[in-house]
Amino acid sequence: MAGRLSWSAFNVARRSFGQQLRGSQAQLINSRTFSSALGEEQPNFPGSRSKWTEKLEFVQPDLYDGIPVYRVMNRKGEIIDPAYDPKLEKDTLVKMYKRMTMLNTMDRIMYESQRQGRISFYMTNYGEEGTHIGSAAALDDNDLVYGQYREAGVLMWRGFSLDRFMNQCYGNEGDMGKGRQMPVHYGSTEHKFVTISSPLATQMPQAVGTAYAFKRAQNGLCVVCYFGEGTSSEGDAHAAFNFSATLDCPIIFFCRNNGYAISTPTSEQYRGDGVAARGPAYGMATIRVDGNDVFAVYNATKAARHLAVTENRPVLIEAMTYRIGHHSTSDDSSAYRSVDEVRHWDSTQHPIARLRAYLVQQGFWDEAQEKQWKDDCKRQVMQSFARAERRQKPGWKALFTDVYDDMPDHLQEQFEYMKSHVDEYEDHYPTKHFAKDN
Ligand SMILES: Cc1ncc(C[n+]2csc(CCOP(=O)(O)OP(=O)(O)O)c2C)c(N)n1
Repeated sequence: MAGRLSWSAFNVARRSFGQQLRGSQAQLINSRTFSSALGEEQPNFPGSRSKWTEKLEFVQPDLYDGIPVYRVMNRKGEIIDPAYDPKLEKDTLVKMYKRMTMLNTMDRIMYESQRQGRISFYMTNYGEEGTHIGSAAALDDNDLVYGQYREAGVLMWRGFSLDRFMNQCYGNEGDMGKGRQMPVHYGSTEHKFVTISSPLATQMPQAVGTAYAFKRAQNGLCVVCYFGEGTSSEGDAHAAFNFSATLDCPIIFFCRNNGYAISTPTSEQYRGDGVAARGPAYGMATIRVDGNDVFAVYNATKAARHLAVTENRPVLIEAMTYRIGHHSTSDDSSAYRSVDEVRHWDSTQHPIARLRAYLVQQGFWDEAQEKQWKDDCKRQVMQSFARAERRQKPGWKALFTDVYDDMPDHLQEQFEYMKSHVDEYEDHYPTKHFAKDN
């Protein structure tokens, strides 16, 4: 590929960079030896740049008021400062609205389907639709996404079909993941979305590694890594932030700060000024946005992408939002927060309602369209749902394949053993639901 260094060229480049570095270090040491005055006027420790002080003062965390929340429109969907209106085309705006509402409809139906025992698990995206669609719309469709599990809207924006969502949740033959993972653990090579896995934050240093590879390949793309504020407490988050800054990686860290990590409120998650305040400490450009304002998310992501790609540096976006739904179908959030609190966010700050108000003001949307689209959405989701439910599960051999690229002998042996076992005791297994390809 053009622009990619061969190994030998890379080694030459590395050697000459090493020589330069050693040269500049030597210069620094020499200048220190010769100018002891520098240490008097200004500290010259290699570990930081700052001034002397004779006051014994601790830096207090409440030194400043907190990083402000960037917004473009108010709760009524009115643009506050026209200079920041991204002035998107009508088609793009309607598409944004349609994908947000489609996601919402899919969530409602899949949540119900789990309640009825049709799928084993589900996680809704209620209240966070603006963070997904606003950010996805501002990216290049070839930028690589690493998600946590509550970012289905990003995939939806990129055209991941309803059938694909359903097939994954049903773990049927149509699932690209061959039914091996829990529902909502989506992934798609075609949509540049790395497959989700459950252990929190593990995607973060991996995303940095990819961003580093992108920088080497000079492909003009960036990596986007989504995570929740709870996840930001993991050690892997620290590793990722620091590596991305010290290795100058084109990555956007997108934190969805929705107030809770299951039952843990942010007051028990951290004591600093949210996640954004950590950004500058790692040397990252950082912004905090109103995650329920799809335009603020869009503008911030667009600008972050520009910084990441043109300057090869990490950028941190903290999108403030609220998790309106339960954590998952395994959670009843009324056990730890009030129904009134949830109702407040649902009724006064919802990202979908805000965008809709904006569209109506522009004359891009009306009651009749709303009704028609709601019916359409429901029909499309129900049809896809019925198709997924009818499909068989993958042949059970898929439990043994892809553990390694090639199946080693000891695994082959286990497979043969299971095959003879299932053949003998077929009546005791639900084999009629599984494809026969073993
Ligand atoms: C390493 C690890 N620890 C714990 C869990 C269990 N767990 C799953 S989701 C979750 C909460 C994550 O909260 P947050 O990152 O804020 O995301 P949100 O669910 O609010 O979107 C926890 C603790 C896990 N999956 N992985």
